Amino acid sequence: MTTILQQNAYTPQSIEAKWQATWQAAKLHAIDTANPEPSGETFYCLSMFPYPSGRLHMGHVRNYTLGDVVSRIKRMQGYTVLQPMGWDSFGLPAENAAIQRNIAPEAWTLENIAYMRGQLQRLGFAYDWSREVLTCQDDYYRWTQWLFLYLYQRGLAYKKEAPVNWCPIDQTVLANEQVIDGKCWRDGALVEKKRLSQWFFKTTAYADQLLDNLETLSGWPERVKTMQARWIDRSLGTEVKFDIADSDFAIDVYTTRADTLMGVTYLALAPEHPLVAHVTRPEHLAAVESYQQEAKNKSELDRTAEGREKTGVPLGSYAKHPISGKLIPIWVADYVLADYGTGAVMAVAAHDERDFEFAKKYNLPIIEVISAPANCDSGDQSSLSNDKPGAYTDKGILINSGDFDGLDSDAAKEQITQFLTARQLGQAKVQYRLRDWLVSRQRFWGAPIPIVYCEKCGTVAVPESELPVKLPSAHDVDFQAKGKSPLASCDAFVNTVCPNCEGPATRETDTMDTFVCSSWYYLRFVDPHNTSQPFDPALIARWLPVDQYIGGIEHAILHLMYARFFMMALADGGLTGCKENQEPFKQLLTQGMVLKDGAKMSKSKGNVVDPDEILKTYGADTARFFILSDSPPQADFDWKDSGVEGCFRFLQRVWRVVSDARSLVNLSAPAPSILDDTLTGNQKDLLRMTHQTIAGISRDIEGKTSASEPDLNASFQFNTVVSKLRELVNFMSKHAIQSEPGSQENIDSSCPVYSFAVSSLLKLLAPLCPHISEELWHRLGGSGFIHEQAWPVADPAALVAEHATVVVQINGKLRDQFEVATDTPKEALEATARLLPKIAGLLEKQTIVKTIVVPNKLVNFVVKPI
Ligand code: ANZ
Ligand code: ZN
Repeated sequence: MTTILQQNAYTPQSIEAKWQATWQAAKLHAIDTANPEPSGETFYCLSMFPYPSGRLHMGHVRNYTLGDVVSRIKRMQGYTVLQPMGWDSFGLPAENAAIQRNIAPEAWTLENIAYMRGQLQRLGFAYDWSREVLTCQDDYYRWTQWLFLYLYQRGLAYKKEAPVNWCPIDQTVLANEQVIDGKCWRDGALVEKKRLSQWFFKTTAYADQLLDNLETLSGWPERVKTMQARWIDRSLGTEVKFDIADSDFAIDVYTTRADTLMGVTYLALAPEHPLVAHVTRPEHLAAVESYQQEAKNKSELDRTAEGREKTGVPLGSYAKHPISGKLIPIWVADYVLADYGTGAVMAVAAHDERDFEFAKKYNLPIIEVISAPANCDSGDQSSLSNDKPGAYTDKGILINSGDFDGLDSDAAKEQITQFLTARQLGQAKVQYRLRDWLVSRQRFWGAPIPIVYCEKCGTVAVPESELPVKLPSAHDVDFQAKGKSPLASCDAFVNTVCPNCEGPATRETDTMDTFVCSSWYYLRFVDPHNTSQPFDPALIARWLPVDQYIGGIEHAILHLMYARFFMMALADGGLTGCKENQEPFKQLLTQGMVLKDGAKMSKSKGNVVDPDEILKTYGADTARFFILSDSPPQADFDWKDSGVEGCFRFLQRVWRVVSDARSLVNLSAPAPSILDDTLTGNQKDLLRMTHQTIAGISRDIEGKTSASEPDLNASFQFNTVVSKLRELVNFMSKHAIQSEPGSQENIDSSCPVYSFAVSSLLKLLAPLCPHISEELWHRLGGSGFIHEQAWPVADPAALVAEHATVVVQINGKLRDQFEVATDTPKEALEATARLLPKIAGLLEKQTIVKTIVVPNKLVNFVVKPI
């Protein structure tokens, strides 16, 4: 007996590799997007593709397990499922490896991909590997360049000056990641800002659409939508023109509080404002210029941080108030940002915190123009009172504002804006915090920008027929060329002929931000081998939007915004099949972090659990099962080594429970019916338990209670799926025995009910733990692959409990209870309750005023003494 058991022990190492190879050979996960199964609907399940850093971490394992489980379930539910994988493989670390260890970026990247691809394969993910894309290869970046030109031709890509981080020692541009505490990562030199002409994508052209469409994304977490809305941050305000005294210049300011116009006591310009040079009085010039110099090296965050002391210097000149004509001083202050609004503010010290602090510090006047409404109960907190200094920033009633006195803020905003508009001193204006996307990078390992500069023709787009503009070999490039970006050090790359006039020309030497590559990869997966266009719009029409997108919350803003921008811009050109197809991701799941004993897993903390170790010791199925088990996907997951052990033991148990019954189970037997009167009570209990597990698991996954709309926060609850599977296996192992004579107590493992329980268990477990399920399925003689089986469906009749416990109350107080068949009629329940000895005794000498009966639940007698 023991030898047989040992022979049949659960050894994931041997079965997992075997099935991975078998599935691969059978092309089980490959699909033809041009011809999906005619019978089924399509389902596109996408997990954010990784950066090939070298090894997978547990966050990847979690992300990709979630995607794989969803994909496998959908397939079992009859959909044609597209689940691809690829590599976001341009980027800085490859270039750093080149600088530090003299490895070519491409070699480093491909090596990492080879290793990580192996890891993904060992985890058993059902990817269609024939669709793998590498963004760093020219069959992909050729189309990234094509898309750049598409945007350029539509006026959505343009060049302008913008600051970069500059290391004065290396004489090179640094990426933000290479600036640590304001210093260069290599030599610690203080990083300076330098202005370079760079490429931008006009994301602001879609600001309204990016914002308004959020309302249509009912499958996205509220949190992500809020973050996007805040990032775009549309505000409706007024542009006001202030003429400068003794000069022909005027300063436009942007304000959301036109109602406070009569309280303006100074103007503040951003240090970069172009008018500063023109309106500064000679005697102030030195101070102003040195202030501008200082501001140059501060980050935006630094300048606007709350609580940071506000600074500024006066220009010595004055502006005329557009209504009162009073002269007000003009200052330069770095809390005003150059690229928001007009880069200038009308300061209202009494009603804006920053202006208040500034006015206090430099002794500028403070004029109150808004008073809290009389019966405003929240007003006392923020109102300007004598003993509590600060600005009153709420809306209110206008005072000290001449003709506008007595209006409330909203009415005043409108009337003042109208007043200014009529006199050409202002106009209503919409502003966004969203900025255009700076896509130029002064780096080697990225997609070259397909533009050439010709002395005669100026800026010229590389014609489509000349794409890709290939990266030169890393050997021909100086990664740290002084004063220029790496590509500029390669003459063979730089020097070219103008496509227009065939005269000498030079190439753009900036490459694209890697976010550009990842803004359209989900489209390429649908048509990855197309050599005549980036993708076929007809296929995009069929497969997009992605039905389920899964990834980290760290991409809630930039990546998702850029991907949405691309999709909208492509839709406008008809490239997404139709104009309506403009949102890339229908449903979004953002998974939580993987922690270890409460702290984030990270190299610096030394608490990283290597997926390879888990794979070696326990196998992929345990790793997958465990990573789903502890918490819902949206929440953080706390890794505990003991939890892994527990999951491994559970799979061993599944193995035993199923193997023990091996010779008795018949997977092709028809499912038994709960209405079959030949079943024993115990058999009916197991049948009911099986159906309840099927129903419960389906509900946990879909997030549906009854037939209602799915509740996003209640879907993908794989942790409760795990516990329901555990309960079913417990139940089976407690109640099942070999068919032995004289044991009527338990369920005979040879009965159809047991076969049904086993086959349901394997199908429900298959998406989570595909290898063990497949192995057991085949050992039991199942036909085909388990992933080709239909997802089990619960029989509603079997979900109804056979017995109900009815409680009996007297005047609402619990007095007794009894068991009845479910759906026993009300009259019978009342009669049974009256006859219970305890109740009968209590009802003596009482008059029953009323009886309340709830079927299957309760009988309540309302009584009063006779
Ligand atoms: C006068 C005023 C009075 C303002 C008041 C506020 C309160 P949001 O709502 O975020 O769009 N502002 C305008 N341009 C700026 C810039 N380049 N840098 C820093 N601040 C700037 O913010 C609009 C408000 O931010 C504007 O309304 C302006 O100050 C300031 F009681 O104008 B306000
Ligand atoms: Zn030319």
